[in-house]
Amino acid sequence: MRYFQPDIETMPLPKLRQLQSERLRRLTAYLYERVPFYKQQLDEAGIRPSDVSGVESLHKLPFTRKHHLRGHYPFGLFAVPQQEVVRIHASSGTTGKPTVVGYTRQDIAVFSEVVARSLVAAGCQPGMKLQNAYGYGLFTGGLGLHYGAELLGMAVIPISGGMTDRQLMLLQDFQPEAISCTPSYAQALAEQLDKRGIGLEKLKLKIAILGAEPWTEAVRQQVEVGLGVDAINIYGLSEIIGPGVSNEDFEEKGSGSYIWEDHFFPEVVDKDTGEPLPEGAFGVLVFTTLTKQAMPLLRYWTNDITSIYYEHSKKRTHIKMGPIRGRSDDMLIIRGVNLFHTQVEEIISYFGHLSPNYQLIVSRNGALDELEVKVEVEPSFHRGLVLAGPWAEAAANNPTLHAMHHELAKKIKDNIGLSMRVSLCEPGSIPRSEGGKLSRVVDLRKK
Ligand code: DLL
Repeated sequence: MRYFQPDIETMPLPKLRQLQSERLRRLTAYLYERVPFYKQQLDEAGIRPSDVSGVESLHKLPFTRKHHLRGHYPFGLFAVPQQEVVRIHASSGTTGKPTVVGYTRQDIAVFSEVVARSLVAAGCQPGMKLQNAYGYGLFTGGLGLHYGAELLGMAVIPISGGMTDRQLMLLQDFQPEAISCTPSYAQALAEQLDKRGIGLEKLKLKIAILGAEPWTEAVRQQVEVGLGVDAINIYGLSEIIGPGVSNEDFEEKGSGSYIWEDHFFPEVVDKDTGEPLPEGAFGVLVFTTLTKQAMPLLRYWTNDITSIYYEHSKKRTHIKMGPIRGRSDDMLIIRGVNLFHTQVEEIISYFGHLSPNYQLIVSRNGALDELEVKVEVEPSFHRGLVLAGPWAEAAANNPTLHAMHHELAKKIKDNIGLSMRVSLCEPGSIPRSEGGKLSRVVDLRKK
């Protein structure tokens, strides 16, 4: 068994609970003393730090939400003097000011530690090379993976996102065993290798560490075949620390990602009532940072929808989370039906001749919302088709495509309860990730 920190990763649950409880007690007192926002929040809820006996008291504490971070822009929630802050990151929102986070030297040490743990879980080892194609900058992906990989003893190739020609050159010339990037960019790289006729025997890649956006088993399949790797999930968010809040184990692929519970205490709550939900139920993921110094957060409402559960027979004692279904603020409400784009992606994945490259286009026709799903057919299937003339016309006249079109529209209607316009497209016609997060939904109603 490979671990970065066996004592912590396999700590018996009663001992882990004790550690978490001690840390939570310390954290509550620390925030009450140092951050006026938290003093006010706790006072308003009628809670004194001494009322918090351990993690079983957590549900009494108020949530922290993104608008609280925005309302204290830029540094209003920092709990340490400015001279103790050694790094600042920010995530850009869709509107207005970014969400700002700060780190002390100790926070960076914890950040590196959880990323190193995550990399070992992904199958990485000291001595391997990591092509780090997450963006460097205010985004936590680039520097987060960088420090964690160095701590583990990997050689980091800090290429950042994008510049596909150079990525492909270094993959061949530097022979890294691992790559880290968004799943949509891994798809784009796999496609380019194929397009340029670069055979996998020219690469040494074994592991891809993918995260920062939702992805499905169909994408895993495409990336694993296209890059010749084990594709492993890494999850995180800037507000909590960055990447490395949870990670999949390479020997337990598809069964969820271990949350590093000694640092980040997870809860899943009902998205409407905020009530804690039992293990296995779907709801909003909420984290309390147990060890952060510069900007710790109590019960941070991530907006990410998933479930958490223990798998007692597995390698580690820490709790696992399933894949993120979507963010509750990204949920589309179309003619009264709630929809995450990953639901459409899952249906598409049952069609062997359709690729995981798709886009949802939402528009408004009078008072009515309309939805179109554009999806590319698989390149190999496409090569086998005999089509004459422009694609759209030829596709409409092709009986196989016509039947597939029909079947997809029906499956969507049956499973989701919504009628959507379906457009099958030529390979390469839907925008690809240029190195960062890819938006699968184009909402023309907001324009
Ligand atoms: O995306 C941190 C990160 C970098 C994670 C590199 C993994 C790899 P933010 O920009 O603050 O931070 O965005 C956080 O991205 O709340 C999720 O909605 C989404 N997200 C992150 N990882 C995953 C994942 C980084 N593995 C937001 N699966 C989170 C699904 C993910 N969604």
